[in-house]
Amino acid sequence: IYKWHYSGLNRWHGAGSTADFQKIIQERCDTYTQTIRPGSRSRNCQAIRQAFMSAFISKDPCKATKEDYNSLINLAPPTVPCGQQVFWSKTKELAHEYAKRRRLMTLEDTLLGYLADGLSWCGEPGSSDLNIWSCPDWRKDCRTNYVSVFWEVLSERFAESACNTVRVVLNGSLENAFDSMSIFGRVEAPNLRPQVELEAWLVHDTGKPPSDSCSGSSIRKLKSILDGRNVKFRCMDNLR
Ligand code: AVW
Repeated sequence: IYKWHYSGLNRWHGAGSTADFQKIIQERCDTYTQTIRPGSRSRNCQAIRQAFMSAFISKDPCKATKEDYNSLINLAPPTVPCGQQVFWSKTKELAHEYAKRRRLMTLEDTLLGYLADGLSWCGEPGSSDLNIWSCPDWRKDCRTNYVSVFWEVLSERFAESACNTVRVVLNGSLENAFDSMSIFGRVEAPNLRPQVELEAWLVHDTGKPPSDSCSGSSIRKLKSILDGRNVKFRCMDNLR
């Protein structure tokens, strides 16, 4: 029985749930609401932690749905003041630096984005614990795992709430700075509201010639997605 149980929990190809997941969520929530954004609406961190756990505990880790996260997201919708949003794709660290310097906000500056940033989590049917041994990998196991669906649904809500001018930091040192299969490409860009203006910042590694530019085919593809939604588009090359 031990051997069966062990191999069962170990069957996924991704890293297991982050150790002390619940404790980290609670602590990050307290820090965020008391220190990082004390002016924001008062939030009940215990209720948020509980809603997060109920979203996936005891469930098949490959059968996540957006609806599983409804109550959690309703407790803390990922909205930011008009004109302050920054999206990113393959530029996580850099985008966070840019946002900070210009007092703009990424998804990880909203409460739920901040809570889950860099963590891994999944449950197991018939158990009230997290699986700390392994969690489904997006490629090797299933796309509808709880971590991927979380970022997709949170990103969707984040993008839907955009207004005025928003920015995206893209990696011009890749062959395709815009990746239509990324969350930005699949979920965020197609969910921007009409009349929003998106400003793309193409950054590239210093010392290397840029591989993609505002006139390249990947950016043209982004522009065509936005044209179809009446979203205005501007692109800036050569940021370092
Ligand atoms: P990527 P995407 N912590 O670099 O456009 C851990 O190709 O796909 O960029 N994992 C995360 C986090 C996070 N904070 N955020 C996303 N992921 C996952 C949300 C997710 O599965 C932001 F608003 C994603 O596919 C950005 O505008 C992958 O890590 C946009 O989504 C990063 O892949 C970045 O996603």
